[in-house]
Amino acid sequence: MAKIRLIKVHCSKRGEKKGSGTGGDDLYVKYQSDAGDWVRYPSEGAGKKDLDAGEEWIVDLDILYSNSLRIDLYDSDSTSSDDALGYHVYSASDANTNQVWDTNSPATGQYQFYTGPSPV
Ligand SMILES: [Ca+2]
Repeated sequence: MAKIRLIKVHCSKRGEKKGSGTGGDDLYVKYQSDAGDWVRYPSEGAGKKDLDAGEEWIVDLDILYSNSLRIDLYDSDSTSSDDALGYHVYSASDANTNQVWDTNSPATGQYQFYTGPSPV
């Protein structure tokens, strides 16, 4: 069993303007361990609101999985459906080292997942 920590999400290019009708980059993640059920974190709302370029959301979320883990990033929008901001898929050995992966967002913003071995 692998245990990885999603340490933080860094924003290198903002997707939505703060204070706009869609309320800026209001980030949350959904993850799927070993093709199981999707889990949203935080369970409702956003983990970090109005993220700007150069800012980050300290997540510190530990996730258990055996073979593969997919983490998707979303922007919460109150006036429309939420925007998908890309994802990354991790293998079991990826939980052993510190890694940085761009989510390859299909939207205008650009974001990176920072992960490492879970310290707990
Ligand atoms: Ca938003």
